[in-house]
Amino acid sequence: MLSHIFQPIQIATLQLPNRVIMGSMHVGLEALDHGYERLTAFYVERAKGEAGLIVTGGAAVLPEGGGGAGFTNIYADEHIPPLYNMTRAVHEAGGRIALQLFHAGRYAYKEMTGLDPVAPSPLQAPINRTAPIEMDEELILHTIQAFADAARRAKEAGFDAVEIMGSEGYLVNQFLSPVTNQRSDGWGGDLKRRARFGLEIARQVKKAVGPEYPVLFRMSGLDVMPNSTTVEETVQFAVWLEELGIDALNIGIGWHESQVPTISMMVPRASYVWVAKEIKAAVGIPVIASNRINDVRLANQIVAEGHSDLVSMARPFLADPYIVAKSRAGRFAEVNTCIACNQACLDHIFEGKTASCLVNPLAGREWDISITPAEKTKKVAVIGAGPAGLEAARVLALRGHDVSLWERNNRLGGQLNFASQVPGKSEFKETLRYYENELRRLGVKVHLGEEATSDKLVAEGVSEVVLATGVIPRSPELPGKELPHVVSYADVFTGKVPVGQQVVIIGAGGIACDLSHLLVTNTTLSAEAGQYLAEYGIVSAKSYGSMQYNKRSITLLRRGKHVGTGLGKTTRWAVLALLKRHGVVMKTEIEYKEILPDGVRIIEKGQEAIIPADTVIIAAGSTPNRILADSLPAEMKVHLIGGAREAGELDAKRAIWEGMSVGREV
Ligand code: FMN
Repeated sequence: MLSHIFQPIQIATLQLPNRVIMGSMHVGLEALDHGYERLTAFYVERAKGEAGLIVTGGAAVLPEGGGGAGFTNIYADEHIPPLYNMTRAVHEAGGRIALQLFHAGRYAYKEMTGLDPVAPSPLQAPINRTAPIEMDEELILHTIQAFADAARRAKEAGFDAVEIMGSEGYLVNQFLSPVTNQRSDGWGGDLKRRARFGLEIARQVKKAVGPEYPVLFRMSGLDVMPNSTTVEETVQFAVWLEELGIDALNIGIGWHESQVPTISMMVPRASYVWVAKEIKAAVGIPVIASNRINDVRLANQIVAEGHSDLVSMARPFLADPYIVAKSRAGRFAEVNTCIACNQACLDHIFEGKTASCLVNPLAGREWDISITPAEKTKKVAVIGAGPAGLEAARVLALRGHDVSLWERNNRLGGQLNFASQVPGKSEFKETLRYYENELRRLGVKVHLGEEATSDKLVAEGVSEVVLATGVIPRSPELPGKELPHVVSYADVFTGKVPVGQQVVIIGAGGIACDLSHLLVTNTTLSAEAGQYLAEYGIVSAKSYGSMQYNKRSITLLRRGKHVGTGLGKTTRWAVLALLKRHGVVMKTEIEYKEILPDGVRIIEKGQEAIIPADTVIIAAGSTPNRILADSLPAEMKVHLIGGAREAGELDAKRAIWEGMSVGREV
């Protein structure tokens, strides 16, 4: 069935057993003690999972272009030995691994490197506090040589290939784009001169490693930056790279500072594979498509339809190191699918933490954590089938315990069912599918639509209870809160209450933002790639028809300063921009007075105002639901996890992590 993606392919002399590449991800493990052992364990797991080729996270070719000591470095010979151990371990596990040669240019943080960033022109990146120093000719030549030297070291360290990082708005891309390269010497100006830096690197790297050794080039297929490199220029650049002997082109999409989301959950799957197709049409070497490809069946289709020769999946290998192996065996339902939430991977990296994965907390922890059979198997009841309870039940069952899962609603998932209805968040359904399948496969006894009581648990002989009963929405102390048009966010998500045309939401955190997105959109649309691209003006709206938005007026109210707290750094800006574009009004630093039959009375900037409303939705936090805790017999050991333990700052990342932790502990 997956005949295209599992057809072997050759990149220079390197034979790959399939066409799925694990895309480059800097996961930050180098910063920890035993960093390289951790990193090695991380890659070995993915090699065992049958990734066709693993590309490492970026390795700095010069100190000023990297991320300090907590980054993979390849700018000195002393960096070779730990990398040699890594490649040997990956090879022993049956895998292949390429080192990514990286220079961040104006994206390098002085806070991390201790050095001033450098760039073709002294133009500060909006995502960096430090302006770069303009590179002089000597530094340009030195940097080109540094890429070549780094490639030679990578080969010595046993890597099967190197990938030159030339996309995502990093240094090589900065030279190519007129947005960041405003030089008028031999390294800037017309396309030829802007391309010269990248092409020289390609030439010198090839020279350093020899013609047989595979060199991939990650080039930007689409910068998604106003006034940047054109399509024609991009295609020309690809042709020149091929002429220089580059062996494969990995097509990157977007810069870190782009104002269009390119990898978050709201980006429909495979939205950008057409970019790879445009380049593939102009070259003969293998082309790799990337971004939001999270299912091997989809990858197969992309290759089958001729968009690209290979497919890069990065985050899907965090969510499930075994995605390829499981798919090859036809075990699709067992795949823990990447939902592109970024909450534990990219958001962590931007917060200076190590990357992991919301749906797979083992990611990045392969060296120190594993799930092993229980020493003594027990009868364990898990109460509540939200993400915390689902993960606890899964891990407990995996370890051999006799597990029952009790959920008083008629479906598994708890608040995951809320999230999955929000436009652009339907990937959460994959998480539900994964758990449903795993619990069935592992023989968990699921009691749906059934209230767990102390008597029932005693009758079943349960010895330990995991309480994952979640939260109860908080009702603020406000006059008028008993009025009939005042409802809780949970009742809106479950469709228990009708919602009018003039909505005020009390609270403006992540849930309130999700809710407004749901309410401002006419349908719980299956986010179509075309609609999405039209929305951002990337393709014409006419060719796809535009998204239907509701006429509903929505106002978010908050006492505090910020809207969307709780949303991750890499998605918050996009969500807020989208809501604003569709007329959602956000009022912060207000004081509540009372809820009236036709509105909400507030004080805003010292002035009293009434915000008209026919529906007032309360989304102002929640409290732990520990309903069963007090009635259980003393000899039954109780573990509290997720919202039942602590309602504040609850999200699926914490819930699943706590589910896994308790699952390993019992
Ligand atoms: N891309 C690179 O080229 N070099 C990197 O060092 C790199 N680091 C990343 C770190 C994290 C935690 C993540 C999530 C992505 C990183 N990327 C990096 C981008 C990915 O290679 C990929 O382009 C992006 O995640 C979209 O693909 P996906 O939807 O398959 O995850």
